[in-house]
Amino acid sequence: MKKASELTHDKASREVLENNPQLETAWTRYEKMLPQCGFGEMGLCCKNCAMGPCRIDPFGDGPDKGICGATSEIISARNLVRMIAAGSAAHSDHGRDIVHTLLLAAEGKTNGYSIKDKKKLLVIATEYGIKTEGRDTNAIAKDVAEIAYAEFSQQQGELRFIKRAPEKRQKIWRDLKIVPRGIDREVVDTLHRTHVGADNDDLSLFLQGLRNSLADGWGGSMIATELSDILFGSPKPIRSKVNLGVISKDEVNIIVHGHEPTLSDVMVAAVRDKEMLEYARSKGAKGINLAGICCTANEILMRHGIPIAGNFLQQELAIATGAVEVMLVDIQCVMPALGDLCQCSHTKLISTSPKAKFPFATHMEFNEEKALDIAKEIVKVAIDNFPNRVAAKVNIPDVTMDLVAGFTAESVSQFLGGKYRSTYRPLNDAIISGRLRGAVGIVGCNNPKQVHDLCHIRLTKELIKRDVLVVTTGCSAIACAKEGLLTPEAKDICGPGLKEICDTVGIPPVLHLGSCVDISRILVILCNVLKEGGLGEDFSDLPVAAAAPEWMSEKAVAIAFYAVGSGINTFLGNPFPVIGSEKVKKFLLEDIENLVGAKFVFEADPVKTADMIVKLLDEKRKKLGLKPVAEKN
Ligand code: SF4
Ligand code: MSK
Repeated sequence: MKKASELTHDKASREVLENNPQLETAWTRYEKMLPQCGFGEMGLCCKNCAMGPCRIDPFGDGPDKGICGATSEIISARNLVRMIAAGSAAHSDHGRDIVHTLLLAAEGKTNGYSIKDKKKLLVIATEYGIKTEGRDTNAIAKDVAEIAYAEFSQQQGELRFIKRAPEKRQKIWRDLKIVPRGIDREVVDTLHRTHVGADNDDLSLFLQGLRNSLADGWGGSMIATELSDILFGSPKPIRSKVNLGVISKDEVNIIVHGHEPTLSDVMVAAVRDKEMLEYARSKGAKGINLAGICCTANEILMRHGIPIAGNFLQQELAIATGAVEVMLVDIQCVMPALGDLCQCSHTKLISTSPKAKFPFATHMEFNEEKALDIAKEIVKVAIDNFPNRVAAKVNIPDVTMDLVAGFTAESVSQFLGGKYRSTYRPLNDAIISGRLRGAVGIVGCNNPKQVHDLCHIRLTKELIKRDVLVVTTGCSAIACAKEGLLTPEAKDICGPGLKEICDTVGIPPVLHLGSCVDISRILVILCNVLKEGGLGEDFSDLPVAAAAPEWMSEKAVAIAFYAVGSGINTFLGNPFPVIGSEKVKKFLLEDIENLVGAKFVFEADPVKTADMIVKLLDEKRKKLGLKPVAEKN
């Protein structure tokens, strides 16, 4: 087994791994899995029907077709677009739950939620064509929720938020016939056409894959973000702390892990409840400490300043500190291994979603109508578990980092637009003048195939050094936070142009925009930049790019596809599992650009990735007639 320092860049994670050499983790299981299946890695196996499983021999000695006759390109394309369908379904179902909660709040059927951002409610209502004048807030919210609900089941036409995109992009989508009709419809279409004997043309499969991914980015994810802001309040820049050191020695620790803010947001209220605090003290605890893992952590960090304990690969390590009373999970990115791990510790694993149950977990089903009551019950379970903590087994790394999080499409313009008027003009001018070379969204997960966090951090540092503004979400944002890149002080490692902007405005050079569904905020920011003028007419004109250096989830595949489908070149640290088909590989790395104006790049080395991104941004600048950016060194 490799040394901790070879597995993770993160100091706190190294410490936990070194303190617990027998601990089974994703890293130890990964090592046991080696060598991983080459057919799977290359996208050359299929089990879409019971004539199979089939696999294609990449060396030409064995079968070159499945039993039905499917070739390597059909099999790998089919597998990949199925990943898009699953990823879009996950993001969009999260969006649907937010719509459901908004509807309940508007109807007064829940004790945990109310409309927190009325201004945003009015903006979205107006965009949806809902009459707002002289109407009650809840009545407007009910109409917004019902229209948003209908976006999921719509059978024909176009999703509403598609109209936010620049005209030129909408035309590309319409010409290719990839404008999403309804969110669920596109997932079903993808699953249908990947059934045995349906769509057996790789280009046709990928066009549907793009359409499905757009239904996520411009549909389910965008709805999730916009309606979460209405319901839980739009984030504002906020200070907090990150890393395993936020787990408290003398308080009851509850870690929320997963994705939906419906659960985590109401937990914030429950742990601040006076009765609960008194009860905790009666059990010998100094208080109740709430912290988060993965995207639900980003949600409550941005809105309440709740600290983050870690990202995806730290979920097991948090439990291994011996100080977590409850690991509370909802949906997505929760390892089933947590159940086993909790068997050897006092930590109680509590699952809450009817869609996501886990071995050895106590299931306390969450119900939006009784949200606060259930949240308090969960807090009580955690408090009751506090006396079971074994002091000798507690070992919390004393590692934390300060951060500033909670930027949005709205706050970026407020910050950069100056005191009196929110506008994107100064941001556009900074790019036009060359103080900023461009902007890159770095997002996505951790993956034990790479050194934990290292690719996120190296890529980010390389880019800000070269005057590239970085916006970040998800586990990438957490990686950057742990490295101190979300503090204004990080300006000291930036290029002179970016440093000047950070100095003037007081922002970090890396802006935390939230959870994975909040990547839709990046799309909105880019729409606003284009509307402000001077940087072209389409996303593909802008000096911008996207990167997911350590991606692992199917959601990341959906995101990567809607980024490229929107005209944004996307750099992936791990290749898609399609490399067994030269034709599919060539399509994704080259030919797709002729259709949508952007392509994928597979590159594992973050420094090489940064070089390629800088070259791309400079080419985009040149095409726009902007002056070149002078290198510092
Ligand atoms: Fe094999 Fe074709 Fe069935 Fe896939 S769909 S398992 S390639 S027979
Ligand atoms: S949580 S999808 S590991 S970013 Fe959004 Fe992190 Fe990836 Fe899950």
